[in-house]
Amino acid sequence: MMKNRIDRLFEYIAKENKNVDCVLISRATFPDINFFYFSNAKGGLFEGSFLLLYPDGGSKLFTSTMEREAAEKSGGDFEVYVFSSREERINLLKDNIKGENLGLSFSSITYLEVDKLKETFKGNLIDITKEISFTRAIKDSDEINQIKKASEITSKTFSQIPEMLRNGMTEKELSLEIEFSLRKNGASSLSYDTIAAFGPNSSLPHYESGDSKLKPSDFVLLDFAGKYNRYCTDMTRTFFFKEASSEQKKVYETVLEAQLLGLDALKPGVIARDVHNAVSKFIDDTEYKGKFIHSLGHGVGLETHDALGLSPISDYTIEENMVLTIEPGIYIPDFGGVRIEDTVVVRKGKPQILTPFTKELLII
Ligand SMILES: [Mn+2]
Repeated sequence: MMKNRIDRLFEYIAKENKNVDCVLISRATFPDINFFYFSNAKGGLFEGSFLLLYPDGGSKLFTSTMEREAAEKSGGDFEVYVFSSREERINLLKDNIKGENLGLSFSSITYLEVDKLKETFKGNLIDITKEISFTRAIKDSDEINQIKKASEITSKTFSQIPEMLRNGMTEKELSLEIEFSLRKNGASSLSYDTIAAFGPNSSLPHYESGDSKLKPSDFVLLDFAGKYNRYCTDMTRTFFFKEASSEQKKVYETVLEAQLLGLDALKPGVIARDVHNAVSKFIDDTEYKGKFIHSLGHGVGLETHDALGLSPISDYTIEENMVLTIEPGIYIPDFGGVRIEDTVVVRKGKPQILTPFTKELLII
């Protein structure tokens, strides 16, 4: 049984030799997703709410009268305190912050809120952004199950793409059909805006679907994903419409080989940047040198780009139960691009692929 999230957070804080008596996670002025991570509250928006986490593993959730019912029904493991005015909120904060050293996620709290907090709390504010990232990077089974569900819904929609493609349809039309299908297949919402890139548009990694019309021999690069509950997944496949030239096939096969190599390199104990570098070197040793222009992957969880990256500057060690993407691509301006992306869980041997739809070259 994995230790709970709060215990793991305080272990990382201790490992970094930081002195923190209590942690505040706020939902006041900014939608800090850490609030949902540490409360594990399933429903509710919890605007204006906050959490206090303690070194003994305990937690308290402070919320308004409006969210009382949602808090009590959310199944989270915390004591619920309700305030009905700004004054009550401040007093609860004062009474329940322990000690002189308060941990905050500096990367997800606004300046305005910190300013207000300083009126109430006179002690030290300690940044624990990194420790929260490390905690969130390793997923428990409840999280993996939800990411898996999101991935299955998304894979199912990828399997329906051949029925959706029509000569002359626009990228926006295809995006709409994809999003309809994701919802029909059980997605609670979208992990991110759908990327449907036809032909030469596929050479832009973060292309926004537009009015280009589908025609034979187009690359069809599709990067989309549904959410399940609050959990995201991330997946990309590149298809060819009606026909593919030998050059297009060569790009595809190179990316596929790079992706499989990345999956093989991802195992517990390796330094994250080495996984990126292995794939990047492989592509740079082909005729497509310099055409892989982004990082190999990133964590996935409550956010699509969750916790840790997987890039040339990632110096952390890969550990079991991290959920990451492996998504190499080759991008050739005015010609097109191919990206193949899976979301996977790091396991002792090979990673477990959560996005099972085929990676064979498909001409549809
Ligand atoms: Mn991605």
